[in-house]
Amino acid sequence: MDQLEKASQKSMLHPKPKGLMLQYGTAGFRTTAKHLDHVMFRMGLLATLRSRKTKSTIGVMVTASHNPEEDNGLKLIDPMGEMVTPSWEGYATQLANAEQEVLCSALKDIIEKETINMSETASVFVGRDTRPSSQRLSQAVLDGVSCLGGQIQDYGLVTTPQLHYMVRCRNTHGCYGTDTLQGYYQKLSQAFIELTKNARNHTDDQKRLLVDGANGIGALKVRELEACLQSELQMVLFNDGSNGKLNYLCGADYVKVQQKPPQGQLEYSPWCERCCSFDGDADRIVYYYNDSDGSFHLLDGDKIATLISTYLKELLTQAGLNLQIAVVQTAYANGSSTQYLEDIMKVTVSCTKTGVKHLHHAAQKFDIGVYFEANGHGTALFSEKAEKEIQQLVKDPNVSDEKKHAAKLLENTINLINQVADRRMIDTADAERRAVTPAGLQDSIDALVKKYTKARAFVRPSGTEDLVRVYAEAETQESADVLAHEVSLAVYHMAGGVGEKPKP
Ligand code: G16
Repeated sequence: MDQLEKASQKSMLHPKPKGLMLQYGTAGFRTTAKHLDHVMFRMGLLATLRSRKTKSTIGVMVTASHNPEEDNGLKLIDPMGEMVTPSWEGYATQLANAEQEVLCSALKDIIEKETINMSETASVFVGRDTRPSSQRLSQAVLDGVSCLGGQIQDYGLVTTPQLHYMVRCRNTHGCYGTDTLQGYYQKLSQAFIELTKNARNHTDDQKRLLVDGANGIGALKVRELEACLQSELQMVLFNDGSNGKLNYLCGADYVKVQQKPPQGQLEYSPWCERCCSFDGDADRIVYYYNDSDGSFHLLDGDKIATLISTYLKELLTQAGLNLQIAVVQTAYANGSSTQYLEDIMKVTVSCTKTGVKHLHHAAQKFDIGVYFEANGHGTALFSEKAEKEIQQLVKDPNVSDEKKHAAKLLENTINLINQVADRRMIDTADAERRAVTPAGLQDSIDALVKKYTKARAFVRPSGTEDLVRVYAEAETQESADVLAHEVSLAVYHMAGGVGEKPKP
């Protein structure tokens, strides 16, 4: 039987609820887990086609990341470990929404448009997070891949960055690293140990880190990584999933949005103890600490990007390397961080729409592109040119010790960073900083912002949850809170808000 007919027949075992429409959003599909079986099967089919098209291994991660435990979702990973290219996001949406009768022709359509040779071999790597629904849903992905004749490597429980890494390793034939969990831990821990050995002033108390595993996959993997770190980093794990619920009152999103530590023991961490929180698939991290007055201090993505780019810039200067370094942010970046980077650090700053895929793309344009969303999602990218210049300097017998030392630290940093890479009523423009529809909403926001000093606000539809996000900043916390509430009310009234009115 023809492969496509077989796929279409098999898809009856993964029936699509009639009329259900879903969209490939900011970082893939995301909704309540009970609506996703057909999507998973079909994305198994699509990943196999994408693999044939690119003649490379493709990744499929089953996760709903920071969303509640009852949700699930899927992220497609392209050959170099980046998010799938936007034109294929469109195919993903078409395929997910095709009714059973037209599934075969929807597949044919993609094969023709992309001139895919169905006799090519195909290879798909699959991973999943710890949600109760993830195992069943990842089985649906595997069914989809195997019925189109794709080869499968099922990594089971892994973090999203780990699966990105595996895909990149496979497609670079091992140049990036070995495509096993052990390979991942060894590459990262060796670079970390080297970096901390070379860095001056790395004291014993800096080796301690309190980790909130969000009751998810990050907790499991931290335990595995720890063994390779030779006590250079001593992690104390909280929210390890032994009793709490995934992302519930803990995790990076909770900490960032609530601006407070996760509930439980970490609330009362001793002053200045360094703490961090992962999200549900461990591709976001935020740091924080309590000071001696008990006040909470958050080091979110803005702060992380500022620290990393400052560090890299210092090393570039010490090494005498003339490489262009830039920071990519989104509209959520705090205005003062942008100002500091541009005016004080003299670093180029560019702004893109929310979604790692947009930031990643923008960061690739520079010799070194550091990107972080304020929510803690990000990395630093080094161009081939940058990597080469740094490696040459490390090997050059004629450079001073100081330059060589800085180059070595840059090299360790490259190895440590995993460089791989993520309502409809409101439409936005200018990197999502201005609302275009509904008419009049932006004027109202502008008028509200004018009432406060150093204020900014914007709204955008979430691409991962069924809600509109409201961002507000101002000189004082009180003004920011009031502004956020006023903007929420404007959205509620002008964009047809449902349910209870936003409360202050
Ligand atoms: C995903 C994306 C991020 C984005 C976040 C929230 O993160 O990868 O780039 O910031 O969703 O998106 P939205 O505001 O559109 O809901 P994660 O960690 O949930 O996969």
